[in-house]
Amino acid sequence: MRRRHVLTLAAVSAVVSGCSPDKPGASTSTGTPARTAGEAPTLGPGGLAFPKGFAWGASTSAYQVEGAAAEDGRGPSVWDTFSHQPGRTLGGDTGDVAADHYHRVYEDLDLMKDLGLKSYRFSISWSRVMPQGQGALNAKGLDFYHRLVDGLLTRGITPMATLFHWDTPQALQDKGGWEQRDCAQWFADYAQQMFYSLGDKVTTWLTLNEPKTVVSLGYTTGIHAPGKKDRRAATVAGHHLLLAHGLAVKAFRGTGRKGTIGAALNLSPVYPVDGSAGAAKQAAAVDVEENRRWLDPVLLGKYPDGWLAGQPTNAPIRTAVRDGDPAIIGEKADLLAVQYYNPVFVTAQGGRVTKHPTTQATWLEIYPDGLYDLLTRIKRDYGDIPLTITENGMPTTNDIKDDDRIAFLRDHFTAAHKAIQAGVRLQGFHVWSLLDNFEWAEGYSQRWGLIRVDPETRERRRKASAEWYRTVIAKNGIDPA
Ligand code: GCO
Repeated sequence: MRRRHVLTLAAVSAVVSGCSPDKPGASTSTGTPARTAGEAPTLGPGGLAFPKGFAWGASTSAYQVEGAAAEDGRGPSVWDTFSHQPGRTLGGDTGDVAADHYHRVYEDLDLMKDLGLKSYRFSISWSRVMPQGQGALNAKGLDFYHRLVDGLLTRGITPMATLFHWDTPQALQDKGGWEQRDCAQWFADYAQQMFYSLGDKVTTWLTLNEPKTVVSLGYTTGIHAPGKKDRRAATVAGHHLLLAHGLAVKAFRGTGRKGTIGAALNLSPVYPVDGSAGAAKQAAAVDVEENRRWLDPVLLGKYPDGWLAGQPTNAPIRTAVRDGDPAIIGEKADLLAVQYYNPVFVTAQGGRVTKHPTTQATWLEIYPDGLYDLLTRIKRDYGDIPLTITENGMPTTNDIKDDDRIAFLRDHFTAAHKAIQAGVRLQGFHVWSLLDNFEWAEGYSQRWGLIRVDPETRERRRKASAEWYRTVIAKNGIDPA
């Protein structure tokens, strides 16, 4: 399945020794010798140093790692429904258990600490904290996020919470979900509850993860939940998602909580495949769909010129966008979270071609320069908003010796460094992903983690990339290959 081409230290130590402050005596299943305290490692000649305080991190999302799908009062989300329908996911895989992070949270926190993570980006399962998507909070569900956040803070790791990573509560889907304008307000109300509940501890918030993917895969091709194939509805859902972002930013300001908030957008630099005028024109059109349709409303408070007017005359999006909506969507955010996986090369006929090697995820064309181009373009076109990378990584069939992932990350870190040198305000880099997890329609067939999760036992084991990443973080930079 083609996911995104649809639309248009040498390890000094290793393991986490047994005790965590949260659970005295709890031990991890990852047993290698504990690290001995020593001098901070330094970069060798030719190394690339990152700015002081750079937020090296890793990302996960709730449905992909938590499991405990029906525990402690959690309500179902569209992904529970969808993954249980025959034929929706490879091998019928579901997130019922996932990486069992809900039960192994202390072990995972210790693994993060051992890696030296400065920042951890996770998502809150809306239907775990609000089983109906609205109304009463589920105290037991919320407690899980208190445990997680407290555990991060105890270990000196900054929490970064995403409020929506695709798992719309099923109860709200039953009322129309994102096709309903009300869903934007339901989201803002839930977000406000989270700001009140966790906002004394969480100070970096992300509203939405990849609305573009929800529109393309959830509503256009139907290969993601909720499994719709309806372009007209998809465009409307995309607008309501953006409106939800703006309303949540407003709600955050309303709570008076300190901190920063923004959206997490997956963006792809778009290139004409050759020097022809036709390819340039087609690339500009694809750039609108891939990037500007999301960036312009969020950062400029307007849809790209001609975007709405270019929609079919009877399309419901024309009435779905009401006066004042673009301004709400453009409510000033504090940061932009950038997710970069692949470039897009466009022909004069408007087709897409692949020019570089891909990965097990065939849509993931490896092109690190694209990250540099993307980051510098955002600065050029949208100003100096602080940026953080919240996803970049690759799946590989190499299990523990994932040298291909190391090369991939090294090249992308290098591109990020070059962008910083060029003046981009890049504050952090979160690798996707901390753990092997439920990769949506691909189930558990694609393994994206720095840490291996055994598919049967869920036992954790660091991969070579985790050991390598630990050194990068410790040195705050990368040595030449
Ligand atoms: C996304 C999501 C993640 C994915 C990752 C790998 O970008 O699709 O945010 O949930 O698992 O990107 O495909």
